[in-house]
Amino acid sequence: VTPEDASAHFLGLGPVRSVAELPGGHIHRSWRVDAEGGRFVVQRCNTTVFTDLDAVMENMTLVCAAVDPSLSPIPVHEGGWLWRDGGEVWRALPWIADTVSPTPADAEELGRGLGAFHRATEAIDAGRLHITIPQFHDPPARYAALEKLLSGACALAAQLASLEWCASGLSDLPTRVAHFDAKAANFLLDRSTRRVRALIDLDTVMPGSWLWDVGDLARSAAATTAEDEPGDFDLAIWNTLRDGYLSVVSDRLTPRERSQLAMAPLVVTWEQAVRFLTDHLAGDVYYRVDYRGHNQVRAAAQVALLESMAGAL
Ligand code: GN1
Ligand code: MG
Repeated sequence: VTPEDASAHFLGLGPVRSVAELPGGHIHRSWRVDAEGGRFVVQRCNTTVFTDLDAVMENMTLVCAAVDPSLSPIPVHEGGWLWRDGGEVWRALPWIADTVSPTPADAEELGRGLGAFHRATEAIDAGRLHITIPQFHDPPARYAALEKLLSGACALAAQLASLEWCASGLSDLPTRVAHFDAKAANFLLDRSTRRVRALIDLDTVMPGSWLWDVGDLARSAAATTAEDEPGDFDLAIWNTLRDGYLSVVSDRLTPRERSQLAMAPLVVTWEQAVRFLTDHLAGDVYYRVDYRGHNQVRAAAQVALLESMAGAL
């Protein structure tokens, strides 16, 4: 099935004029589709990672309705949000026009944007969300999965073991509606005002602590390099984004959430390194890679970032 074929099944797209693959995602494949009805994002969903995509779409539509209905998925002609053909599952999303990706100068606005997302989701009872990937943010469980694959010495695993104290962070926190993939690349800013226009990629919205999102934003926005290049943690950017976040949600946080806030970047980065290394050892079965060894390179970059963080925080 091509993106052109899939597009015909969604309401309002009409005949397709052009298609271009969008880079970036580690999970689904995405295309920008220019059709008679406008511009859209059409995705072929990863059915290995998400085994219940109907539940994913229910979560997504619930959150969109509360946060920003203009981000809601496009229905299929026959009803529902997914078009299935053979083993493939496709969906279409609105294109968010006139937006750009954030730069380090946008850290405070990213913090505010995450805070606004969290506030907006308070209208939803977290118990209504499906747990689409069990134990998604669960550092001890992620580490147990890594240990199962370890045979013999592994320098990266040893480094992670020496930082295992990170695994116990972010426990005993209130269960709320969390995004669970709030990296900087998932924020779109208005091109002219540079205000957050959208926090996209709602696949993983699940019941959990807000601090996973704060940590993921710090892991990505306060890193001096890309996710797969070793770099440092920029403490000034972290302070700025944390203050932006607190300026919006400070009155909503419990004392325990406040006291755990500075642990969040460490826990999420440790877990992310564990996940990349696990996938490398498993043979690249989860994340899309550009070459064999990419997941190991990603894991090493996350460990470098983590060591910089551990020195700074
Ligand atoms: C994956 O879909 P994408 O590429 O934004 C992953 C996240 C990781 C992230 C690392 C469902 O997100 O958990 O933090 O890569 N999503 C899933 O960049 O596992
Ligand atoms: Mg994602």
